[in-house]
Amino acid sequence: MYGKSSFINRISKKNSLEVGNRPGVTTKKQWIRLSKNIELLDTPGVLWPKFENDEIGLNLAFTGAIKDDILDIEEIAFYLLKYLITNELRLLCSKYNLSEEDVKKRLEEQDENEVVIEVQEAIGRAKGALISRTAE
Ligand SMILES: Nc1nc2c(ncn2[C@@H]2O[C@H](COP(=O)(O)OP(=O)(O)OP(=O)(O)O)[C@@H](O)[C@H]2O)c(=O)[nH]1
Ligand SMILES: [Mg+2]
Repeated sequence: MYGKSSFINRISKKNSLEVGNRPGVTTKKQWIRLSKNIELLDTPGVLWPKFENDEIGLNLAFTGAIKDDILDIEEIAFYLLKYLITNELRLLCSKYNLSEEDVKKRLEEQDENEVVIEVQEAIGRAKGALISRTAE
């Protein structure tokens, strides 16, 4: 959940709390006085130390709720794309200008994971984000 610190900044009309477009910006608890009788406590976002299953962790990672440096970004991207292919194929194809028919046909003929990689490559190509591996 985001916006705890932003919310307190706004209603206190002070900008005393640090906010940021990434998880884990607030690191310690801090009381902010709104009026003589009201104080609000800003706290770091709290997540369970351990997730019951990988799916919960992945879903949180997709939304940016988990710090990047403890994640394998390539793995997250792969599972997000797999989720989108399964659940939001039309939107995915229209965003990246891919042929929905073509992806569906591939899904019938090939292994699903293979199709995910192919779609990932097609998106990379469409965005001009593929680089040559020959330098490695
Ligand atoms: N669109 C939108 N963005 C918001 C809103 N409130 C906060 N944000 C943005 O969300 C991001 C996170 O906001 P924070 O206030 O730092 O969130 P937080 O809950 O304090 O997060 P942590 O301290 O890291 O646990 C910032 O980039 C804010 O600008 C809102 O109401 N709408
Ligand atoms: Mg905060």
